[in-house]
This record gives sequence, C-alpha cells and structure tokens, in this order.
Amino acid sequence: MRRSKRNPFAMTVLLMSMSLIPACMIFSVFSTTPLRPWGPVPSAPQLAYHKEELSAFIHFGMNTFTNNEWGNGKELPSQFMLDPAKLDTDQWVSVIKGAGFKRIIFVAKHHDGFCNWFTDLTQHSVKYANPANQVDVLERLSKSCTAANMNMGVYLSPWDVNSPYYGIIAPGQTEIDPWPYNKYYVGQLREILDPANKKYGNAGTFVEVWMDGARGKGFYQPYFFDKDFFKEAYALKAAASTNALAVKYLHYPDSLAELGLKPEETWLGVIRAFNPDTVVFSPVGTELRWPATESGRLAVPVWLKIEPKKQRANYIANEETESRTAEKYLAYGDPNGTAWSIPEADTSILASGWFENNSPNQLNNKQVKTLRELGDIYFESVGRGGVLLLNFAPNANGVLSDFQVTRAKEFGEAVRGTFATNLARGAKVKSTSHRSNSKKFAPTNVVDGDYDTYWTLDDGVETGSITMDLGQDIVFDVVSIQEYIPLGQRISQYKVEVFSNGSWVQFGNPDKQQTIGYKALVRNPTVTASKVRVTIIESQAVPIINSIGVYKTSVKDFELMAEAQQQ
Ligand code: FUL
Repeated sequence: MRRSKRNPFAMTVLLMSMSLIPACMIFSVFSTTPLRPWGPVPSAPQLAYHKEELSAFIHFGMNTFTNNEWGNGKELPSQFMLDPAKLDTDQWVSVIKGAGFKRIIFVAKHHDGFCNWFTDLTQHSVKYANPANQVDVLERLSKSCTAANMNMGVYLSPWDVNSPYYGIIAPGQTEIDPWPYNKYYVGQLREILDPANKKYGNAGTFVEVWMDGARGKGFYQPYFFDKDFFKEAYALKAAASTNALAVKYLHYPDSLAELGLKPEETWLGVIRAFNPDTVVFSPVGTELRWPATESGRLAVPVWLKIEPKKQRANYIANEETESRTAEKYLAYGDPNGTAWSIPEADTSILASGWFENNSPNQLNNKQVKTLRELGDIYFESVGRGGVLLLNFAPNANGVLSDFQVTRAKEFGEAVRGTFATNLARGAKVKSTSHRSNSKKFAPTNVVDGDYDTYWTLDDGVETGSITMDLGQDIVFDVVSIQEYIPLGQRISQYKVEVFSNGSWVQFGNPDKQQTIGYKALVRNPTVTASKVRVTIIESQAVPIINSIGVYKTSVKDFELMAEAQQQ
C-alpha cells in the first residue's frame, strides 16, 4: 500500500503533543517550506538564454556591397556581387563558436528590404542577383550552423523601404490599408521559420526572432504584432485628439477594431505556432528587449522585468519607434514589472557601423573595437545581468576579415581564461544566518558549482551577509554573484568587501552595486585578500544567492584600471 504524504501541520501537532522537540525547532519545520517565486520568472528558453550569455549578430547583405549602413531600397539585385564559391559560412560559424558565442542571429532582411534567402515573395533578393552571384545565404549559413549545432536566430526588419506594400495609402483613401504589408511580413516569417521547409535554422529550428524597433521618419505602417498590441494601439489612438498620437500615420483604420485578427495573421501568432520556445526581440513587451543603447553596455540598475503594457504604450506614444521617453524605461527595466524581460546588449565588433561595407578590392580597411573596449562591454552586459549580442560583419568576399577573426579569438580566450578557475572553490563559507538552519539552504551552496542549490534566509529576513574565507591571501580582481532567478529577481542593493592587510575594505564601486539578477560581475583593480564578504542591503523579498565566484582576469586588457573604478 502507498504511504500517504506527511502533513507538516499534523506532524507538528503530534510532535508538540509528545513534547519531544523544542518549539523553535518545530517552527523551523515550517520555514523549510519551499520559497515561492517572487514576481515574474524566466521561461525555460529565457533561462537558457541567460546561461548562454554570449550571442552573435551577423550583418551581411546588400549594404556590404554598396557601402551603406541603411540602404534606400532602390538598390538592384545585380549589385549583390558575391562569389558563391568564396562565401564561407563554415568560417563564420567556427570563428564565432570558437570565441564562445552560443547563438547566431542572422540579418535575413535589413531595412533596405533585400532578402538574403530565396524568397518567392519579392524579386528584391539574392535569388535575383546576376546568375553567377545567386546563392541562398540563409540556407548556406543554416547548413553550417546545423553541422556545428549552433543555435540560430533571425533578424527580419519590420521597417522595409523597398516593399511596395509598406505604408501605402490606396487611391481615394485617406488612411493606410495595413493588410498587404502585414501579409507580406507574415509570408516572410513563414518562408523562414516553417520547419517543414527543412531549409533554414539549426536543424530546422530558430531559437530567436529579432524585430528591430527602428523606423525612419515618414514611413507609415501599422504592424500586426499581436492582438494585445493592436487593441492597445487602437484604444490609445482613439482616445488621443490633438496630441502626437493624432498624426495621420498613426490612425489605424477604424474597421480594424472589428477585424478580430486571427492568430495566424499576427506576427507573434505565426512564430509561436511554429515553435512556442522561440524568443522574440520586439518593441512590444516580448521576451527580449532593447536596452536603449547600442553601446553594448547596460545601465545601473537593470531589472530583468518589464510591464508589457507600459512598453507598448511608450512605443505607441513615440510614433512607433523605440526612442525618447521610452529609453529610460527600457534601459532600467521595471522593478515592479509583471513579465520577465532580458535586455540584449547589442553592439558591433566594428569600431563603428554594423556592416563591413567594403567593396571586394578594399578589404580590411575598417577598425574593430579594442580588446579593452570589448572587455568593458562584456563586464557591463553579461556582468550586469543581461546578454551580450555582439555583431560580426563578413566582407564582400563572404568571409570574416582577419582583423575581426583575430579580435574575436582574443576576446574568447580572455573570457575563458578569466573564468577558468573559481578561486573561491573550497573556501570556508559562513553567513549571518540561513533559512531554517537547514543544510539545504546553507551558505556553502554558493561555491558548490551547482546552479540549483542556493543560500537563502528565513521568511521576512531580507538582509544578511555571506563571508568566504579563502584560507590564504589570494590575488584577484573580479567577484561574481548570481541571484537564483528561477525564483524571480529580488535584490536591489548589495555591497562587496574584501579582507586585505588586516582590515575590511570595499571592493568595486558601491554606487554600482544595485541589482544582481542573472549575474553581477564586480570589478576592482587587482587586490590581495584572504576573505570576501557579500552583504545584501536591500531586497524586494528574501534574497537567494546560488553562486559567488572569485576570479583573476587573464589578460591586462580585461583588468579594471584604477582610475576607471568610479566610472
Ligand atoms: C538598428 C538598425 O538600424 C541597425 O542598422 C542595426 O541593424 C541594429 C542592430 O539595429 O536598429
């Protein structure tokens, strides 16, 4: 016969009545109850993305041949002069993978509308290049990614300056017919994402879709992201009279309110139907957000939560581009947000621009960011709880130029080298207290290398500290701290101190020690110290820390300069 589960209340009454156990210990039976999640928590694909940490963009296409950052859509497919025999997508993948990046987000269509795949929906595509230059770049890359088991994402620019459907006002009408372009965009999503095509993605799968929020002035086109967005946009615009919302292009035709979009007609509906695990970068409150900068550096603090309605309202109020007043909100996130939101810190390995923009006879004339810059970017993106999305730009020969390859390698080695050895492994760890005095929540969990074990405190206790005795003087310059985000983001202020030369001194810039989230990488000019203490000063709920690490950067360019500490 199956034994019934123990009921803690019945057990307590029983034990009390037997008077075998003191009351304080009986109370602890209750506090070992599992912690409840606090606020929103990451979905499984979001958590997987946090753990990947590094993601790569590839910008390649018409602009690579026309020396543009933003094309005007009037380019001719014959200007795409790629030699398919030289195109080496295996090289792209091996360089990017070798440098530690876990997914590649390929720009299938930039704002110029030129399609890097064999589409049937427009002639503005690699399919209509001169015969000697015709190659399905997305298919080639998909094969290389599949061979290397590299995750894939796709950037499909909503703003399309080539499409004749975009923002069209039909003759005799005063407002835009929003349908033709939305059908076109949905058709493009289907061509790329439908696993039945067996052509694109890592073994037919995409982990991410990137819907860039940029849109030039004067381009009129309502986007059918999903019903919620649509309803909110409609209501906000209907309520607006003389303010910015009332400008002509923001008028959605009245009839749309009654249209009742079918899920297969909305952009998110199509994506989810193919694969509910695909995460979406968009301006309308999906899993991934733009952190209001293209520097690759996140703000302080960074909340990994957002209120989707607010994000959508900001976007709508800003004439449906992600700019101006929306920026602060996107940069910091929302401490009271109801949806998990990962800020993707996007930037380019190039010193400026996203495309290499070289004609075939002018290779290697662009600059890349220095290793020091990339190091700072890494610490201010991954090290502030987000993911780093670093762009690579193959040249007009269809390969990554040496200067990008070399820098990528240096960067990968520096990250690997820095985090190869956790100098806190084996440290003696103590804390001010831990939940119900139970081993399950003991401070030693933060150095056991297991992501799912953690140190936490009793209900109602929101401050406390954890001290790691390294056993001897150790030389280091990075302390990493991870909050156990599967139970939500909680901590809003902390401090790190080290025991050096007989006294406790601050480590890192205390002004920057606010949110932790997935990971905080705290930097300081190199110290010699025998103990590290992390104190949680303020938290929205009982803090939960699953990992603390101590590291020494492996290259000079990753070290924090003394004068940079207060920045
Ligand atoms: C921006 C675009 O305008 C840039 O060209 C680039 O694609 C970047 C990643 O997003 O909004």
